[in-house]
Amino acid sequence: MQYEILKLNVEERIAVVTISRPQALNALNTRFFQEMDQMVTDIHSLNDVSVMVITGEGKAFVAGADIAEMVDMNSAQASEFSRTGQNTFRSLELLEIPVIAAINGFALGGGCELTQACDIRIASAKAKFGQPEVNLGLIPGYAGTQRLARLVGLGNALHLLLTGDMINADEALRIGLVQKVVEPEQLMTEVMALAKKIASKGPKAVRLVKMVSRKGLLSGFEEGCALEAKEFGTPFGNEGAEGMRAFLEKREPKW
Ligand code: CO8
Repeated sequence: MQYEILKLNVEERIAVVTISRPQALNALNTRFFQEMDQMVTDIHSLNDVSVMVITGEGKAFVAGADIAEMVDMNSAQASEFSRTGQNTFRSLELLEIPVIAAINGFALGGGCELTQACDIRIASAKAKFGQPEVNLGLIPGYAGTQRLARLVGLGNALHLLLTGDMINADEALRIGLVQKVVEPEQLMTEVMALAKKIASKGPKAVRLVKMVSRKGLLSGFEEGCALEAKEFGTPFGNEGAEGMRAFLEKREPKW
């Protein structure tokens, strides 16, 4: 597939994907979901990529689902559009490498939901967040009713979902929606430094941490602990042995 909306730049084991439809504030249309599905497949097949970063071009990260595309949909078409988006965002969660959202501007509606499907969220001080669906007489359709409460608690989630209000980056940090707020011009420098730090760790361990944490959260504590104990054994005799030996020999590990 020839990408029209997404741009991919791979640098030092970091795949940076830029959503580039600034004339519509990067609003999510059918083409976006087709391209993102392909992008996840492409990145999955790049063995030397350790972290994926998603950002937006222009003044928005993503200003929501494409209202112009949705306006004439009937109920069944809208539900199908929702399922398509849910599947795409789920594939980001299931991607074995960590995904960082570098939130450069508006992250509204489906854009805010896209950040929620990422593993870590770093925001520019200019970023704005919200779930304005109720302003349009709609509800979120890309799992925002499910993921947001898991990230920020039900009270904070319903506050955003029921009012449709926009919040700034500091408020997003306060409620735990983002992990860090940085000056706009520092956003990509900070995100790349974070991505490189993660990429320098044991590659199998990084993948296992993401998988076990995410599965445990969805399945429950006991099941999660059982999975953790099982996977704790996985790096022994290979990557973990090298990491521990390197520590004892006071040298850098060779993954
Ligand atoms: N969809 C389509 N086009 C958009 C969208 C959008 N979500 N957001 C902005 N645009 C377009 C504008 O129409 C405008 O186009 P044009 O230049 O042709 O008039 C262009 O982008 C620039 O936007 P503005 O002129 O409005 O820029 P401002 O800086 O004045 O305002 C805002 C920026 C505040 C972000 C404003 O654009 C806005 O409020 N946008 C809509 C935000 C919104 O309501 N998002 C939620 C959409 S609903 C949703 O995401 C549901 C997700 C689940 C769907 C499930 C599947 C069914």
